Amino acid sequence: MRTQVVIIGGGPSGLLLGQLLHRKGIETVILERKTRDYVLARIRAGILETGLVNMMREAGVSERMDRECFVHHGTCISYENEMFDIDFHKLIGQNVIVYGQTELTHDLYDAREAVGAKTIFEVEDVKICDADRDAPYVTFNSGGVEQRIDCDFVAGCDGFHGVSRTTIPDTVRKDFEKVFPFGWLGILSETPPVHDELIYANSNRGFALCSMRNENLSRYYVQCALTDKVENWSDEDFWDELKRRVPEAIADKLVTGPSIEKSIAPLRSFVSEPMRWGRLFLCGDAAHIVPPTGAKGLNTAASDVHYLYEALVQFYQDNETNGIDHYSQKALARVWKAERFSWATTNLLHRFPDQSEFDLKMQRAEIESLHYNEVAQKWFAQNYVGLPY
Ligand code: RFL
Ligand code: PHB
Repeated sequence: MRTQVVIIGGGPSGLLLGQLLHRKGIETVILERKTRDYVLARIRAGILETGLVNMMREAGVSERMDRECFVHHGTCISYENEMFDIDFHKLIGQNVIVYGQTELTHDLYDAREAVGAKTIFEVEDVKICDADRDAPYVTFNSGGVEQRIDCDFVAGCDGFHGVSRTTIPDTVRKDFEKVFPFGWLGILSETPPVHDELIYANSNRGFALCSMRNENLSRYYVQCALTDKVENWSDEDFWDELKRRVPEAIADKLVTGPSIEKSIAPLRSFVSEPMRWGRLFLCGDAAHIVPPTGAKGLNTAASDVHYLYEALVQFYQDNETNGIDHYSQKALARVWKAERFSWATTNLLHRFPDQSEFDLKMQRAEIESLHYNEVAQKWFAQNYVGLPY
């Protein structure tokens, strides 16, 4: 088999890249380790920056998103019983939208199927070969049969546990990592959201987040210990804990109900450099992870896709390699800013096991500065809605 670009991973990065390239007449094959249903059952991000929204439009897949999404002009931050709003629209004239990663991925799969682009599910033992030469190829096992695809380029969109990143030799690659000493326990419930904006809550019992998917689907999180097990958290325990971490007025109007999904995610910051090795390009979680506090994971994956898409179009349309040559540098410059924002918001809002009383005072002073200082609010707003590509 031969194609122009082999995309490893059928998550949001791989699918969006595939759809954008298809619109420019560039052929791709996506190799996905799981089934489509499995990928669509993963509950992940909920907030989309304008950059990603615009790419969905450019890819011709925004019809349902534009119809069903909720526009959020700001977000709320609470500390104990205090709560304030950071009004992105008023501060910088921009906003974000609420549209779940599950829905976005669904739309991208539908679009890919509609145009007849090839996706091979349940592949095993994917190997990227000769990425540092002129004629790379990818081998894999599908239904017990060994296969090979020759290509011009390989896009490694296979997430944190994929094979693409580790294809880059240790002598070339450098990883940077910070693991946070806690996780997020998240639930999805068919209940109306407690507030019309997200609430990021700092409390003396730890962080909590009130988020949503639609008018009858809420997503809530509480900071938990890394040793906690989902099965030891009953729905009742979850709701009780959440209520203790948000302002009383919010707790009083919280509508509870049975969870339809419950999971624990560890929090980590991670970046692998470089994001290009020869004809292999890393995109999204394959190259970097952020703690979810700034809602940057999916959005940073999207900015990588943007740079790679432009680079590949330049190559195929104008025989120009400038975009390809500068892909890693450009993508990483934006990635590190998103890493910084996610790390800073995580530090601002969580309780750490080794926090001294001095540290707590510093955290409180920083939250108050965000509450009362418009310059601090502007910085937060610019980062939250997403820095320009
Ligand atoms: P994905 O979504 O992980 O997709 C990668 C795809 O590659 C497949 N794959 C392989 N395929 C073929 N061969 C292999 N060897 C393969 N290895 C893996 C996988 O099955 C998968 O389908 O990466 P992508 O596309 O870069 O997208 C990134 C986003 O998914 C990610 O940044 C966000 O979801 C991060 N994230 C969150 N971000 C937010 O902004 N807000 C959130 O609330 C939020 N919650 C989360 C998250 C990530 C989580 N992970 C990774 C465990 C919650 C969780 C649990
Ligand atoms: C979510 O709705 O899942 C969500 C929203 C904002 C975040 C993290 C997760 O910062």
